Amino acid sequence: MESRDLFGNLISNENFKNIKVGMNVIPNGEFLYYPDFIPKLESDILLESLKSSIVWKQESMNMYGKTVLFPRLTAWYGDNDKPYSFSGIKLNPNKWTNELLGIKDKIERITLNKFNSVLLNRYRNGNDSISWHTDAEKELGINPVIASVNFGATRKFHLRHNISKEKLEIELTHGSLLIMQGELQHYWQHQVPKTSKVVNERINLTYRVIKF
Ligand SMILES: [Mn+2]
Repeated sequence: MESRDLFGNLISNENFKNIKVGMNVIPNGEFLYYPDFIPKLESDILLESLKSSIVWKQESMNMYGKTVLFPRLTAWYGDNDKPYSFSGIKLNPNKWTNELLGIKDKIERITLNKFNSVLLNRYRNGNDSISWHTDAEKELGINPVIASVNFGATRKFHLRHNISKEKLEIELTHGSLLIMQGELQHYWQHQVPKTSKVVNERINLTYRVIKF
């Protein structure tokens, strides 16, 4: 079976392991995947400028009376001044940058959604990760649409169904876009596991709609 990207170019299937370019309907959810959403040269430039222009922080959480640093850097940008709570911490949004607005605009050209905020995660090497979770914070409402854009090192992205435990693996490549929607956040968890391979930095941007 052949797959084509947004521009009609043929894409090799071997990296995608049954993941199709475009819409993928799975039990209790759906996602769209576009591996070549942003061309390489533009992605190279965005990766470098996001490294320097974003106010990155290593947040921490309290676990059994100990302060534990998150194994990644984060940042939160958006329209309004409401803090956003997740994993027991509160993030205050920074004001949009032109780059973040430019990427948002590109996403909005292919989806009917308008996003009002973005959570950024920076995985400095293979030891940085995010463990199983959902993007189902109450501020996102029911059946949230999450648009995830990736720059830098390719990392594996896992989805796992809460009941059947079915697992899917997607390689999130430089310049790729993954849109998660439908019931997916209510039935599937996701993670970016650590890897012992030497990998360079990866920056992931997840655009969201904060409802209240
Ligand atoms: Mn997530």
